[in-house]
Formats: sequence, C-alpha cells, structure tokens
Amino acid sequence: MNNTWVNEDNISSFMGNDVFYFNQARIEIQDTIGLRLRKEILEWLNCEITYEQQDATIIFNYCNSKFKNDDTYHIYQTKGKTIIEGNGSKAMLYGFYALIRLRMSHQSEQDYTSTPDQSIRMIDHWDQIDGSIERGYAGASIFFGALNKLDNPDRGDFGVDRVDGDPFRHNQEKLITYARMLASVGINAISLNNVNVRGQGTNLIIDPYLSEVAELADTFRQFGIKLFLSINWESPKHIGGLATSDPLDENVKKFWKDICQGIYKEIPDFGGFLVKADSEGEPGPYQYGRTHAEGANMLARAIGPYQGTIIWRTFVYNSKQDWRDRRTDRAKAAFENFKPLDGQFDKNVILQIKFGPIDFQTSEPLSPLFGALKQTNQMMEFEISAEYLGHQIDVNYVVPQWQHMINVNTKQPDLKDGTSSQVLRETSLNVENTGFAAVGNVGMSPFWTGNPLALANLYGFGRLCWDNRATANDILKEWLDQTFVESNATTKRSIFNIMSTSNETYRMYNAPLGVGFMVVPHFHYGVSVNGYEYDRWGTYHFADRNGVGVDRTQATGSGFTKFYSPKVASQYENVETTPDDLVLFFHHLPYTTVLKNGETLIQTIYDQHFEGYERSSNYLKEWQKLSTDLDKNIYEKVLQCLHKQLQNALEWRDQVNTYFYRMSGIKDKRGRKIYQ
Ligand code: GCV
Repeated sequence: MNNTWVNEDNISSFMGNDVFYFNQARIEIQDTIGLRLRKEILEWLNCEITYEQQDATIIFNYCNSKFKNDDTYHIYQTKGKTIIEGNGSKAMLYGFYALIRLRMSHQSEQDYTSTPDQSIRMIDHWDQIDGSIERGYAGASIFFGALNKLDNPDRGDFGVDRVDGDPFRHNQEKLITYARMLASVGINAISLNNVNVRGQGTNLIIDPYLSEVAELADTFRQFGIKLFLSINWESPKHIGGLATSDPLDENVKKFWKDICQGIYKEIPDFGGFLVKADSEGEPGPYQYGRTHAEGANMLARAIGPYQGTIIWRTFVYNSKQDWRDRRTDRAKAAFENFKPLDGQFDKNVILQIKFGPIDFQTSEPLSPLFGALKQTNQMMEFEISAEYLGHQIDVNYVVPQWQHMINVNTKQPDLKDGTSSQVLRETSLNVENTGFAAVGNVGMSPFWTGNPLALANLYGFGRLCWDNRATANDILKEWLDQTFVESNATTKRSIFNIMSTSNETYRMYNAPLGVGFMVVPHFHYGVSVNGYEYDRWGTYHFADRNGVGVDRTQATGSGFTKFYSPKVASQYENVETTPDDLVLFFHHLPYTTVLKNGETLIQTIYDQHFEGYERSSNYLKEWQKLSTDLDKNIYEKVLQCLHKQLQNALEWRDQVNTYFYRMSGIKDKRGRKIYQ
C-alpha cells in the first residue's frame, strides 16, 4: 500500500527499461542534487546509467546558461531518444520527475518546456519539538519523535511536552520519501517548525539541536529544498539571557547576528527565519513600541550577509474586539497593520500574507493587501492541513479554491496583469523573494495524510505554485493517474467525480455564503453556529431575527471594502454585484433577499445544506462500488472517513438549518425536514 504519487512500484512499468546518460564529463562532489539524481536513477528506479551515449534512452543535456531560469527544463524527443535539458542539476531533477509525470499521466513528451511561475514554493510545517503538530491531522511529526508517538491527539491547546534527550525522529527513509514528493512537484523551501515557537522549540537555532537541523538540511538540500526555521521573537531573553528583545537594542541586534553566524556555520545555504509576531498572544515588536518593519529589518540585517531571508507573517490581529463596536473588524487587521509600512521593509524581507483577510476559511475574498502593497516582497499563504476544511476526514480537494484565489483580479489601475499571482510578483522589490507558502499536511500516518485522498492537496499545491495557469481538474487527473496506477478507468473516473466536486460540497454544508467560523471552538471541526460569535477576536455572522452577515461596506458597515481597488471596492460595496458565495462576508441581509441564483437567502441556505449532505451520501455510495479495484487499506480508510463525513454533513445540515429556521421563522419551500 502506498499512496505517494512518486512510488517506485507504480513508476517501474513506465520507466523500468530506461538507460540514462549524462553529458557531463564528471560530477563535482558539491553538486549534491546531481549526485541525488544519480541515486534516484540507480537505487530508487533501479535503472542503469551508461557512459555510452548511443546506449541511452534518456539523455541529460547540461547546457549551463541556455535558460534564463535555473529551474527551467526542456524535454524533447530526437532520434528515438528523450532529451532532458536545463542549465544544471536542479533543472535536471525537475525534468526527471516531470518526465515520469508526463508518462504516467499519458501526456506527450515530444516537446515540453516548463518554468516555474513562483520563485519560492514553500511548505510551512507546524511541527513541534515533542512530535505534536499544531493543526496536524495525519499523526505525529515526521521530523520530531523522541516520545515515539505516531498519533497526534488534537488537544486544541497545543502545549508542548518536555523532551529529555534527542527530540529528532531520524527516520531517514521517511524523510527521503517526503523530500522526493516535494521536489517532484517543484517545492523548493520548507520551514521545519511551528510558527508558534514554544518550549524547547525556541532552542532549535542553537546547538545541540542546530546540528541536527543541519542534518535535515543536508537531506533536503539534495532535492533542491532550502530549510527555514520559525523563531521565537523573545529568543534574546530566553536564549541570550537579555532583559529585552527590543529590535533597536544593540545587544539584541548582536544576539541575532551571533545566532545567524552560528547557523550559517552549520548550514551554509540556510533559507532564513519565518516569524509570527504580535499575533494570537505571540510576542513581537509592538510590545517595545516598535513597528513590524523595524522588527523585520533588524533580523534582515543580521541574516543579510549570508543571503538569508526573513519571512514575516501579516497574520497580526492582537487587537481585542469590543462586541459593542461594529466598526472594529478582524478582516481589517492585516491591512491596517501592514499597508502603512509599504516600502519600509528591506529587500530580504518577505511579507507572508494569508490568501484571505481572516483565516483560511472555506470562503473568503482575496486579501486586499495584494495589489495595495506596491514596494514590498510578498508571498501568499495557504493551509493544506485543512484546519477549517474538514481535518483530512471529510474529502476536500481544495485546489479549486486555491486556483480561484491566485487568479482573482485585483483590478488595480496601475498594474499590468491584475491577477493576484502576478500582482505579488509585479509589486515586489525582488521577484526572487516572492512566492506561495502553505501549511503542510503530512505526518506519521501510514497514508501520509489522515484521509489518503488528502495527499492530492499537497501534490496540487506544488503543481499550482509551479504552474499558476494549471487547472484543478487537470492536476487531479495527473495525481489519480500516478497514484491509482493499477485501477481501471471507471474507478479513476469515480474518484475524480468525488474529489473534483468535494470542495464545493464541503462549502455547501459548512458556514453559508462567505460566513466563517461556525466551527467548534479551539478544534475547528464540526459545527457550532455561535461557537465564536461575539468572541474576543471577532464576530462572524451577526445573525438575528432580521438577517445575517457582516456588513463590511463603507456606507453602513466596518468600511473594510475601501481597502480594495476602486473597481473591486464598488463591486463588494453593492449587494447586487457581490458574488453569492461572498455575499454574507460583505453584507448583513434580510433572509428574504433574493440572490443572484434567483432564490432567497434563507432558501439558499436550506438548499445548500440539504445538497451538501446529499452529495456526501452519494460519495459514500460511489466509493462503496470501488472496493474490488482499490488497495484494501486505502479503500477501508477512505470508507471510514466518508462515514464520518456523512455524520459531519448531517450535523452541519441540521444545526445550520434549524438555527436559521428559528431565527427567520421561514419554512423550507420544498418541505424537507427541518427540526424545530
Ligand atoms: C499556528 C489559526 C490557527 C492557529 C495558527 C494560526 C496561524 O488561527 O488556529 O493554530 O497558529 O492560525 O496561522 O498562526
């Protein structure tokens, strides 16, 4: 049983008889990627490398600086041979995996050139030193495992247990397989540890842990992947014994310079730091009266001499909300904190911005920072782990949502190509310092992910970073072809039908029409309509007997709409032009409002929740037909997940429908059962 798409058993029938040739006279010892590529061929694929070009079926043609981008590869056929060309080993490695993908997904290898659209393609792990993972739903960490646990109980509080001795898991086989998975879709950066850096996790930047981090960096380097670490802003106090962590304090600056020097001695190509500051109780520059630019630049200057990067998150909303005041709005926080700092960040600082203004919800508009920032490096952040998207229990192929987000047009009048994925490149100081990042979703689960089908999201995220124009459906077909190699076309079509509609289905039975956070507090799985309502950090639906939704207009609401370009702002300001799936994100509306779909708001809520349940029930029935054509373990695990999903969809359906029936007093016009 193996649901990785790059698994040698699946691949052998496509590549088994190939003989490889490198047109490089000799391989330099420091060309770690080149050495890895040879290992991939000899040990992983079990194929041959020849010294005689005429004996080869696949030729690696190194051509130094032919291509503008060192990641670009070109695959083509000539005289019955397949040529992979690129500037160097990294391009060759990408080309090698791409060739496997093309063959397995029955695409042409006649003439295929590919260059990544995003420079940084990153997975952020929220793994903790005791082996737990914040918002991890696939078992314990693959990096940390001293406590020898394989599961990751979802505690909802995320404290970290003390670890005596070596906290690292040292499961080299697992790490190599993971690095291969990432490289095969072009991921080139990972951050190892949770952005909430707690307990002993603070010490990952110093020995004895640092030398073990360096070992991990060695593994990932072979696959062209740079390693980053999340840091605790208060490290100068915790590690350095200083009385302050004020970024303008000379001793604090020296502390970070020394830390960087120590890290680069052990990891010469270390990527840099990922920083969550002044957010959800984490410390940051505000507590010293400093701006986020001052905080980030101080670190940037410490790491700059080594070509390191500071990835600074804009997920800052420490402002406690007062439920009496309807103009405070969590959606405004990132913009209000960071837009005024545009142009003040150093060239090696990147702002990592969640795709939406709130927090990885099922339906959110694009963050208005994209397009509004004009002189700041930016990355867009996603969450593969599915915290608000079904915890890798419910089938949720999220790539359609991401595809949509990276193609939203910001309509900024001064920008050439308005789509968010291009805007972040166009408005950054240095295109090399831009990209996409996502919170990772793997763990020690035998399937890598909780629901085996959730691995498609990791695959899809990587593919989408590389090719911003790829469609979610094409990506899914590729993944199915590579993963369910033994299954027949009908089986693959059934799985495709389930997965390709699953994101919409999940949205249907979840919080309605752009409302978020109707989830069980802390855990974020399952329905709780008022779980976070009038919470200290926000109010998300404001439902009462007259209507529902958050008024974020300038005319009568929180004024959030004004952060967008004039065209987008006026679109969202007006109910008539706001898309249905965001209508309650921007407007507080009476239940009788007629939406663009021709139905009333209340009827749409009922219809979507009934349909979401119906679809989940059909998924289960469809899946049950596949038992004989799938690996037994994968079949059983997905089946178990689908049973839980059905129960979840049922709870969402009934609780949401009943809640809104009681609020509105309006019956379902189709007469279906709604509990009183
Ligand atoms: C790592 C959400 C999650 C937190 C997470 C935070 C973040 O609020 O619930 O667990 O913390 O996002 O992105 O920093």
